Amino acid sequence: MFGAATAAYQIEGAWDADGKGESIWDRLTHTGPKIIEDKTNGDIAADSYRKYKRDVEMVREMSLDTYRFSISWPRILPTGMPNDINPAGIAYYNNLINELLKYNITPMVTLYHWDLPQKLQDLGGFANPLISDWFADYARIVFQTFGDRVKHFITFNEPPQICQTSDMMSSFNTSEGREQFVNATNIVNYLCAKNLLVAHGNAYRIYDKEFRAKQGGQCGFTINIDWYGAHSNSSEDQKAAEMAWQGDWGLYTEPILSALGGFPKEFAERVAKKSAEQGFTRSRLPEFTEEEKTFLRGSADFLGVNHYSGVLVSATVNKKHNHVPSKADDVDVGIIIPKEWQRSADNETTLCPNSLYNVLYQLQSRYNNPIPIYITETGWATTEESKLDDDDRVKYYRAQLEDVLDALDAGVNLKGFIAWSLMDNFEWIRGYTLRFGLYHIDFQDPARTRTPKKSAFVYKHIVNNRYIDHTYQPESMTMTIDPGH
Ligand code: GBH
Repeated sequence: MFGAATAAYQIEGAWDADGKGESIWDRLTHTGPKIIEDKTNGDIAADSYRKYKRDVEMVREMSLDTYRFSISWPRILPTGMPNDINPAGIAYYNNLINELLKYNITPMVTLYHWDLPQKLQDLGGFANPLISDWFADYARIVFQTFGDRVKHFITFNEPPQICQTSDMMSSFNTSEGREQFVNATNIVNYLCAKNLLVAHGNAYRIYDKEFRAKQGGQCGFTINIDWYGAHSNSSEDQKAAEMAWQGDWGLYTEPILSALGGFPKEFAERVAKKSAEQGFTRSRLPEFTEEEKTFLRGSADFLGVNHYSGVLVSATVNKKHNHVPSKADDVDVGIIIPKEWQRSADNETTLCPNSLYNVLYQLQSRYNNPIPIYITETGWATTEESKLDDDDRVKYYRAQLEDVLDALDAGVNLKGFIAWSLMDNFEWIRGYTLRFGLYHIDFQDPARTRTPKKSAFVYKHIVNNRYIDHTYQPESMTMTIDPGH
């Protein structure tokens, strides 16, 4: 399956239309605009709340099989709670789903792509263990309402980014500042990880017990998995790379995919030891009961991988002086990004050779050719300057797809490739300064006209021909819909 992805807050706009509740991103951008690079917000964004038919048309223009989008929790449950359902919100997603199905496009639905109802944040958000019940209630309504037509559900997009207080897109980055969550004990990261995993498990078990037999779909989760390569062959650097992934995405893959269950073993031992030395009576990384381990083990029908880049990891080079205690201090490694790796416009993400292949191969080996994998996002940032001539994005996608072919040759159980993003959108704390779209949007234009970039034509050519032609150039920049789409 080939597709393209978006997320509700980044494209929909209509932030308070027709009964929608406030999300943490509405609150953050409205009360702390200085946190956003260009002081913008998603109030209108790509206006997809009104232009969803054009969005579907773009998916058809590129001959794609699937469209991955997210549901805004406060659009359908304004307070976050199930006693108050917003019919206009339900209608919007019904219309979008029906429009996709009309053209045989498979909807892939993310339940949580970062826009938590503000009212739940007021109760502590992901720091409150009750989030697992609130999410379960929300998930049941989503399955009940849309599951007759949606067969691919993703519970969470990128748990590490939600929980990591060091990350500017984290749910703990409020306009009042992160300090209220990052107190001296610095345990919220790991507390959030456990709460979120239980929330995921609840949703998965609800799907399994109450809906699967009737609806016949699948429920998975999506993690950002970038490549952590060892800087050298030394056993110290190998160990450092191991700690880097265990302390990042491993916190979420191990409890669900490993035979042992629970948080990654070596990392958990390290945090327990450090916690004891630091005077805690129990590890800052919470433990799972045997019952919880069993509950989470195998709680996914597929694994969604968001992949952007990779880094090299060292036990000695580039080490920072980290706050103690903190997750960075627990992981305790140095990161090296070779100068020769091309940097994207975000000045952080690089074109790291074979990172996608390495990640897919690592997952396959670690988890013994696990459940099916979908690449649920991969993308390259440009600025407004390059407009439709996004040659670097073209180069990036060709490289990723070469890796996909290699991964398939190596026997990786890969089912789909989904590009980030269908169109330019509100790039979280970078506002509209970074562009990830296959389609360009002029955000000064009230009509939010969508125009295909070069990468859209190249992607379409690959999808239609099932072949990566590295010399292909579009003859004209006019898009049409091919027969059958
Ligand atoms: C994805 O995250 C998101 O799922 C998607 O919504 C987003 O639009 C896309 O990336 C492009 O960024 O210095 O605090 O700005 C990918 C993981 C983690 C990559 C945060 C960029 C920036 C850190 N992202 N990182 S910050």
